[in-house]
Amino acid sequence: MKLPLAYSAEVTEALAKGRPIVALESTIITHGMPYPQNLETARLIENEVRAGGATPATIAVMGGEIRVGLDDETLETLAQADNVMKLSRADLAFAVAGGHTGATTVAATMICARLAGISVFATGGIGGVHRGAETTFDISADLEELAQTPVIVVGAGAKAILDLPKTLEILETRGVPVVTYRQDDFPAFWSRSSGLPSPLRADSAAGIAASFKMRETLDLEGGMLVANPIPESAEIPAATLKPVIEQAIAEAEAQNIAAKSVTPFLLQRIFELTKGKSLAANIALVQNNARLAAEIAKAMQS
Ligand code: PSU
Ligand code: MN
Repeated sequence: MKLPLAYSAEVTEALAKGRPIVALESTIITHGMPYPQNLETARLIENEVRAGGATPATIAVMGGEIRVGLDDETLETLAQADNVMKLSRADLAFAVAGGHTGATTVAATMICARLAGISVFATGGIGGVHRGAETTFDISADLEELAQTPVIVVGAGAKAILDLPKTLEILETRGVPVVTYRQDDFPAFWSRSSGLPSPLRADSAAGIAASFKMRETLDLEGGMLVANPIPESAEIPAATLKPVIEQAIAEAEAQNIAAKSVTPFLLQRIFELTKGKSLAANIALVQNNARLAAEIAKAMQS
């Protein structure tokens, strides 16, 4: 059976000419940021990838079709839509078979990128082990995906709303290389350092590409997490965020927010409580990740 994939003209040309491509997710547009900053950010990061010499492929499911590369009109539709499905590994086939429209998380974007032959993907931060997971069992499917799908995910570490030590433990158990770019500490999304040492460190895009290729050579399944610290000029110190995150989590618990709604709820509350500062930092770090992902995509070709 033919794969239900539809490529934009730009991505079709890049694939035909063997040019470097960077996949981008769409949940960050529909569930991660408010309108209109979500749309502006989507365009900004696509342009960042282009400026870095690669082709952007934003991925989403539109009317049951997996779109690889979105035109501006579709980006606009997604950015303004309410009630778009949030698609992870568990939901992807259901949405496609049912003709639904949905945004892809890190996990689902990795699956689609692999089907499209794209091996580098830029995002903000991955999902991980939530605080209190020992009772809720809330662990993002992103971690499992990194363990099995061969795509390099460039993110600014994992969001500080998560339990970062447990997130790193699961990644280690599942054999996922966690490589921090040009520093020894694992970054915490809005802050450059989580206070936790990164399992691995790389200082060049070429080094990252080489170690990913070596996993293939050694027949090791799975992807790789490249943790790219937020630029210094844009970071929010961890100490400033700590009480804000604690308040947002307490509110989520009090309101019985669960499952897929947890991450979007927390991001929205942190945005409100920091008076928009978290969003500005979020935009800066995604842009920074798009830039590094373009470098890695180019390095993958040499
Ligand atoms: N990072 C952000 N905003 C987001 C997400 C990450 O700054 O909206 C999304 C990503 O799509 C990630 C998802 O894959 O949250 C994780 O959700 P969950 O914890 O429900 O798996
Ligand atoms: Mn979850």
